[in-house]
Amino acid sequence: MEEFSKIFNEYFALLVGLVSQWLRSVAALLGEYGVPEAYREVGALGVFFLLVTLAVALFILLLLRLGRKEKRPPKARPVPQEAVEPPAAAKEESEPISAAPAAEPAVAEIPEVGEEAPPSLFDRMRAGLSKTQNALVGRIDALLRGSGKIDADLLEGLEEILITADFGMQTTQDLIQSLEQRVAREDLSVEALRSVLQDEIRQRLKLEASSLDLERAKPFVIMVVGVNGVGKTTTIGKLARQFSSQGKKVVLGAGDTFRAAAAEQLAIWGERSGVDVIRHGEGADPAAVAFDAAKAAVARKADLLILDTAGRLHTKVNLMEEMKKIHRVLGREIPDAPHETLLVLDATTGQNALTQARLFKEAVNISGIALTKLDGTAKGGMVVAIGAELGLPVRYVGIGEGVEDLRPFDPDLFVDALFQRS
Ligand SMILES: Nc1nc2c(ncn2[C@@H]2O[C@H](COP(=O)(O)OP(=O)(O)OP(=O)(O)O)[C@@H](O)[C@H]2O)c(=O)[nH]1
Ligand SMILES: [Mg+2]
Repeated sequence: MEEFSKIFNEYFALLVGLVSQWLRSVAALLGEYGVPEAYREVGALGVFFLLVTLAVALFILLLLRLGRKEKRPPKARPVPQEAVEPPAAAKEESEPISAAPAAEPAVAEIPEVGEEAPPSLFDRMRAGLSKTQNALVGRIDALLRGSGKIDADLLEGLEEILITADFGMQTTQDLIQSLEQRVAREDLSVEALRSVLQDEIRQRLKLEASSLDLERAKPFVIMVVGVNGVGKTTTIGKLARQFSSQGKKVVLGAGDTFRAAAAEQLAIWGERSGVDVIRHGEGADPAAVAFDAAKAAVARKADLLILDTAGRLHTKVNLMEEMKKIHRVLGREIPDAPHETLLVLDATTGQNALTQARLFKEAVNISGIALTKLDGTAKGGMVVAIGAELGLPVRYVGIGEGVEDLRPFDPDLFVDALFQRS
């Protein structure tokens, strides 16, 4: 102990010596800057305390920072970005029937997934429908809360909300009529009306929903059509990836030869999914691509051939004629092909999508709908309108840009996710 206090005294004396020497140098420096002698020592002490305070403050800050870092949970490991969409290509100006916004095929990031369990299907669907949920169910709930009883005003309010959410005039009137009949028959509470509406929507969707039966033919041929920017190529890429990861042999045909970048975009999707892509150069005859793709699919014993097509040509007539020609060529090469002519519609274009659907229906025999970008719109009522007004089944819905965000359409999941209270 004696030894320790001796060492301590020695170091303390050394420290005091160093500090007083430093103070003297600072005082001398202050003298050189013209500080009067009486103030030099005080000035040097002031500088000393200022520096000590700064050092202590910095030290405390450092400790706080370290403490916070330790508390932070470990970072989630990013999953490799596999489904990156190819870069956008310049699109020509001619726009014959493009009712879709000229959405640039941008790089679609797959949402980063951490080590936590991936979101359930239901949560994914809920997140994808959040805009529609706020606009539709949020408003319906506010209306029901504000009404003590079911009367004409309430039903009128409901009608207006359904139309705004793009259920379409015909479907909305049909729904309201069914509600009126139920109200006339039963003594419904306002809360019960909510679940009746939910059931009525569900019933209508079930009539129109049916999934693809790929076992029907080998190769099963899907021809994908739709105006530019609706999400055809992305949808094909997502389908190719999903089917190939289920062990199916998939071949893709790059039938959009109108834009040079279109085949490239598809090729990138194909590469990422380990799927063959049959492509020709820009400006080539798309029917020739369809022919080669059909031959390749048969020769390679593929389970599935998916053919991309152009979304725009110089004129609407050209586009429709081209669709018919591709349709015919596929049918000649593979019996009954295409087994599915899938029309891709962009939900954000609202009622315009219905106009497009009617146009395509006239040219080729559309057998199903893929409704994309539901995540980007409050007009999710489109799903109901399409089924009811076109008499076409909704096969797939797109609720985001990730591969898993293209889902076979499930009416129960859809209605439950839409109407669930948070
Ligand atoms: N948010 C969202 N974006 C989507 C969805 N489906 C497609 N997209 C985006 O829509 C844009 C256009 O998609 P494409 O697949 O290039 O559309 P396309 O119909 O092939 O267009 P063209 O080749 O010009 O006829 C891309 O940026 C896609 O990422 C979806 O369900 N949700
Ligand atoms: Mg495309």
